[in-house]
Amino acid sequence: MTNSFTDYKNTDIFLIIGSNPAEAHPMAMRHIGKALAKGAKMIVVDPRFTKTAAKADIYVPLRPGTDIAFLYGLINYAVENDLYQHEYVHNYTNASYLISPDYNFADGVFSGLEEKDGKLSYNTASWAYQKDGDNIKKDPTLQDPRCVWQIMKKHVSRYDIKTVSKVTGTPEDILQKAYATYCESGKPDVAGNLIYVLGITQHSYGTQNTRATTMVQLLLGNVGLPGGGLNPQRGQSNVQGACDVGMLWNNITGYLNVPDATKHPTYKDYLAVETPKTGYWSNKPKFLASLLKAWYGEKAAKENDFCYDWLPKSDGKDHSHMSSYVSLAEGHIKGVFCWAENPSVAGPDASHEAKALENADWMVCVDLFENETAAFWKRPGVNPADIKTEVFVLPGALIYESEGTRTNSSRHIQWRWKAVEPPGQAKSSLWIADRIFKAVRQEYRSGGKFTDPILNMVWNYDKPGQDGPDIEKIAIEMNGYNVADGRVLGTFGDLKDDGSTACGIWVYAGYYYVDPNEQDPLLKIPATKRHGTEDKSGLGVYPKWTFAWPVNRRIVYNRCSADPAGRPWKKDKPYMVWDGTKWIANDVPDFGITDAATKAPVPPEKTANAPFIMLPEGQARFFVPAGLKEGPMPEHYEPVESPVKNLISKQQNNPMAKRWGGEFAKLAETGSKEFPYVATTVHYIEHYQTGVRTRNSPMLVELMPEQFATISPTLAGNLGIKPGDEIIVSSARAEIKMKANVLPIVKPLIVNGSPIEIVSLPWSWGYMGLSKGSIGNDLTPFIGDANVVVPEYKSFLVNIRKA
Ligand SMILES: Nc1nc2c(c(=O)[nH]1)N[C@H]1C(S)=C(S)[C@@H](COP(=O)(O)OP(=O)(O)OC[C@H]3O[C@@H](n4cnc5c(=O)[nH]c(N)nc54)[C@H](O)[C@@H]3O)O[C@H]1N2
Ligand SMILES: Nc1nc2c(c(=O)[nH]1)N[C@H]1C(S)=C(S)[C@@H](COP(=O)(O)OP(=O)(O)OC[C@H]3O[C@@H](n4cnc5c(=O)[nH]c(N)nc54)[C@H](O)[C@@H]3O)O[C@H]1N2
Ligand SMILES: [Mo]
Repeated sequence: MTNSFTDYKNTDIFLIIGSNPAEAHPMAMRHIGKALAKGAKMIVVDPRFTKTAAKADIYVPLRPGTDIAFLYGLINYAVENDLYQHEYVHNYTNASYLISPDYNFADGVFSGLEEKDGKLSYNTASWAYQKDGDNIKKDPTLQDPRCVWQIMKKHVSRYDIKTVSKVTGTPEDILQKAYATYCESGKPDVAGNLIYVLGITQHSYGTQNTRATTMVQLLLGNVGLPGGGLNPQRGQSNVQGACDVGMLWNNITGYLNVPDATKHPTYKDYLAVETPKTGYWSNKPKFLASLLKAWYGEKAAKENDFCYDWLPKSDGKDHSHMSSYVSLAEGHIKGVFCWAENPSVAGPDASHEAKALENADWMVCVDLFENETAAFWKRPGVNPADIKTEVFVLPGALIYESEGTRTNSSRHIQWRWKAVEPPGQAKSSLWIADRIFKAVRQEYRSGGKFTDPILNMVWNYDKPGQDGPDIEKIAIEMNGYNVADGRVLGTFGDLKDDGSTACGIWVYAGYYYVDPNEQDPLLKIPATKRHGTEDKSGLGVYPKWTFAWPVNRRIVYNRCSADPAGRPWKKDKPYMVWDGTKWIANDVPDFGITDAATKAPVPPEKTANAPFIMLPEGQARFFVPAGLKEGPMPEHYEPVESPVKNLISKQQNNPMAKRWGGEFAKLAETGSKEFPYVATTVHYIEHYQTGVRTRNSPMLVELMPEQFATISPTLAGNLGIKPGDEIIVSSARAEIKMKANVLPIVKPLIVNGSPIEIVSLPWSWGYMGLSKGSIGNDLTPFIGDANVVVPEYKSFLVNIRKA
């Protein structure tokens, strides 16, 4: 999230799209409620009339998978009616940049699509900025047909309200009202807050959906302001932290790309390929050197490239969840560690994923319960004697039974103390990881292949008299320290590329720091443990409450809260103000306000042309010149399983969507008569995810005891189904039984003249626990987004019949 939950109270208009905070983020809903109580407006865009929608001023129903059409309709409306934030677009975005004359877009396909050995990919050369030496060519008048503004204007002009309505199934008058209302946030002093979650991301073009939300917020000048921003509310309590510490398959810690054997065989190659000349990422060598120093300690020196050669290198292929399961199914993986995960319920086309596990020789599950994944060898329909996989279940401690930080969506790294001891033999993940590492190292002491990285890895977390590692030592390593004297670092500004500093996660630098000169008793403890409730500005900043990465900054890109001359766009909520001689900052600025050497104030003109500090060009992108797999701008495609032909172009699907063969290739065809309804899968407040924790809780099971599909009264009528009847829901992958929940929260939408029924399914059931049910994900398609390979859980085809 660019902003924080405590900032939501500053919002004037919410656009909540593909997110149902009333159920999935109830505490966030409370903060939304604070703004609504003060008169803020709320628009909810969702195929279902959700509990969040029940509180909205405008509810916009739409067909699952058509968000780009909706959002482009909004952009087109803002441009056509001149409702966008001119000064913001001119100064803070790449609207004026000129694009290569070779760039072209025709009938759903961008220039550069190439086929090699039956595989499609985009050559992005024609998407590049035009350059004059190192300088990007621009047209400040925004008139040049080759400038980003004109290219975008033309691109979105195809998405007029009539066309959008035909695609999304949203009535035209509702689109008109929603667009007019949200475009009010295009006024400089009105803050629009765009909140999204899985309704946007879980599609074969999920990345492009998120890109479209960004374009809307830039156009209306909503990024960097209090009450504004792009706020994808994260999922599990520490999923933000998991990403920060490198749990994504394509990142190491702090969002550094995984070293790649071909692209970066050496340290010098890594730095040459990965370090831009300008923007904050130009500091990358300091982050990587400090990281290697933290991991390899005394062995890491400038002369040996800080032991970069010891890092494992990727083969450059996709190793996402889905690809890993394909490898497993093909017999390339011998052993599986399943740590606090239940993929046999959570993964797409789950019955085939469970079958793939049979190919592993062994599997270790670390969990609170024996979940469906740990129990895959005795799942319904298989004979345990036929399955050779040896399964070990290690009992894990719950979050309240162990100490450590959890990072929330607001990037707050919050310390949690242990409340109770774990029961029986259960141990914290840290304790288990420590034992496993030490046991592996012990094995390597007697030899093996390439023992250096294992034998020399820094692993000095023992504490005399304590069973298990000292978490404080780990916290300090993550935070970063001065190598010579162990001094804990206050900011990543102190990191060096010469081996004099060590730091596990550069974005976390400062979270465990205490200023020795600090007088305020509230601040005499590490930042992450602070609970100060002071909010001097009244804007919900709370600088003494825990630590928000980066550098305790609560709103990122906050230079954009003021105009180029440093006058706040929102006069009633000034965030960063140039008072004529100096800056008054209500948050940690992410731009220079005083000169480091002279301490003189830096006038606003100096920082007005590069407020987006993480981009080499310093200005935000409507058009992305390289790096995305399927185009420099989004384009509407149909979900891979769709009831209709693409009305916008001849290109039916995202040409770059990830598909696989074999067992995982089962799909319904476009307009299938066999599977005529559009299904989506959703989260409910009563159950959590795969339901392992909640289906083992008697009270929650009492609240929501059984699995059900929600269908409209019209569909129920047509099929002769009454509320509570048992029904069979089928897809090209499987068929499963559940109860019918007949409610007008879903209604048929008129798509290009014909009604399309929508079915909403929970996916939190399985065959273990107190409440048992079938696995919703047996139905979902094995299709992934082109860039991040998130499965297409939110739109696929099903049929329904009475059981
Ligand atoms: N109680 C509880 N809380 C949870 C969870 C839980 O399981 N239970 N899960 C946690 C996790 S890990 C996550 S990631 C979050 C998920 O939080 P959310 O993403 O808010 O939850 P979902 O219900 O998956 O999806 C949000 C909404 O998207 C709508 N939707 C479906 N398809 C589309 C589409 O194509 N376009 C649009 N615009 N909307 C669509 C759905 O109808 C739904 O109302 O919740 C977290 N919080
Ligand atoms: N169809 C469909 N599928 C989806 C989604 C969807 O919207 N639709 N949503 C997706 C999303 S956003 C997510 S995040 C995934 C979630 O998928 P999972 O992460 O696999 O689901 P969870 O139920 O959260 O499983 C976590 C497991 O960890 C265990 N656990 C919990 N706390 C601890 C702990 O402290 N220590 C240990 N050792 N174990 C612990 C639980 O008992 C449980 O077995 O599902 C995805 N799958
Ligand atoms: Mo999630």
